[in-house]
Amino acid sequence: MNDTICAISTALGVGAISIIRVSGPEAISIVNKVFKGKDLNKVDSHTINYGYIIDKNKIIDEVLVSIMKAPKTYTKEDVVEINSHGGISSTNKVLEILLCNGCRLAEAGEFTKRAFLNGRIDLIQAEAVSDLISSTTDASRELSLNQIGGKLSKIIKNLRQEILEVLANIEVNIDYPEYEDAVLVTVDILKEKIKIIEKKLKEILDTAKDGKLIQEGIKVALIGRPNVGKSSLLNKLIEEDKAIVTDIAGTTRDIVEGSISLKGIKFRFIDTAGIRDTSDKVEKIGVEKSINTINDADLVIVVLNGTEKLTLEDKKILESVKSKKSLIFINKNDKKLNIDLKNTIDVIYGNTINEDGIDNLKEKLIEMFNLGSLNLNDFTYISNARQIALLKGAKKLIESIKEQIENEMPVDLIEIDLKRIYDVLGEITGETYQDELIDELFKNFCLGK
Ligand SMILES: Nc1nc2c(ncn2[C@@H]2O[C@H](COP(=O)(O)OP(=O)(O)OP(=O)(O)O)[C@@H](O)[C@H]2O)c(=O)[nH]1
Ligand SMILES: [Mg+2]
Repeated sequence: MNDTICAISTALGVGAISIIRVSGPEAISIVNKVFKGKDLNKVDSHTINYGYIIDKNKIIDEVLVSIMKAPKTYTKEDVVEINSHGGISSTNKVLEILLCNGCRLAEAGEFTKRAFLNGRIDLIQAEAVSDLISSTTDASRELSLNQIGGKLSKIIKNLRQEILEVLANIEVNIDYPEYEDAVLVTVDILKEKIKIIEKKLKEILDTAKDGKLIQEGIKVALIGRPNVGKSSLLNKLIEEDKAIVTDIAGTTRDIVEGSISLKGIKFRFIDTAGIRDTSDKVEKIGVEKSINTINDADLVIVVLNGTEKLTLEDKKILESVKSKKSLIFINKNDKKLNIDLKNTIDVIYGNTINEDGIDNLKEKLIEMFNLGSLNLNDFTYISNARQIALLKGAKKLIESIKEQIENEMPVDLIEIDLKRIYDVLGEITGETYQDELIDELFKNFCLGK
């Protein structure tokens, strides 16, 4: 990690300014070699310096160079940022000159990886940087920012500290039985501690699902028989004529997706092929896709044609979503209704001609996901599958400890699982980590970050 890396940090394209970022022990001296202006080796830290990037005395670009000396920088190393004029060829030329003068091209995510390895941020924060870059709604942006700020890290670190104290106490009991000042960790004390740890783990995990929804958006499947108006409903919800609408049953064959933001949360609506028995090969594949969509949706909206009595097919569809979070949209209420629905799940009436019921439907979605009470200022949610998996692992270990206590196992045996929980929580923040994992995680970053 002792070399000096560089990369273009802004999106490459035609723009007013591009930033080329350099980090490492020789960042300042390398840039100084190709800079015409003040001697950068002598300027103060955290200053912006005007001048030119030159290549063998030829001026390449007029630039502003930010000098940031370690350790108060993004990577905790010396960092130089060159603000050059945007444009692909001049930006690339500056990068090329740096590479010729001793820099190495950074790998994707390498700046953030260095920030992590140098101890400036932990893994939760690093992952949040990646999420922030790709966030598309206000809520997901705030969630990422909060995690970069270290809110979640703090909660997990406190929990680890608590476990560490118990572990240390047990160790003292074992190694220095004669040491009378130390509290003897009895099974009762351990039970009490485990209860507290379990409660805290549960609290963090309970927010996990919300965090995932915020970051990835809520997937809503529109399901129903052919011709009931699923595609029409999608178009109204996203206010765009995205899906094809005709009066021919079986119009939609493939999945069509569109999204909107409600209360800062992204809702991804998925229009599907109408479900029916069919001998048409293509339509059949579409119907299978529809059924699969039900499985991985966060919510299913079953669309029914209100002008017709409930058919056997409708009943089958309603049956198939029984175990899912779902609601019914009874469409075509601009005409005489004929439907005979005796159903307990939420029902909204409306139509896609004069858009009756569309706003009600949106309100209902906000209500179903408790978005009204979502406090954007107070995000400590876990949003990431890796973190959730580790937390679940820790919770399993708690179960195993409880069993051991039940079976009157000696405290020093129970200690082994408690130590594991400590390590697992450390993996979440990156305090205990494996090199391969770190490489894998940072690969998902964009270049220059
Ligand atoms: N009167 C009335 N007609 C509607 C309404 N919504 C849709 N339709 C008509 O119903 C027909 C089918 O609409 P689509 O939106 O294509 O229905 P679909 O459920 O996507 O159908 P498939 O893709 O075949 O599964 C079209 O002729 C629409 O104009 C409505 O609210 N009222
Ligand atoms: Mg359709």
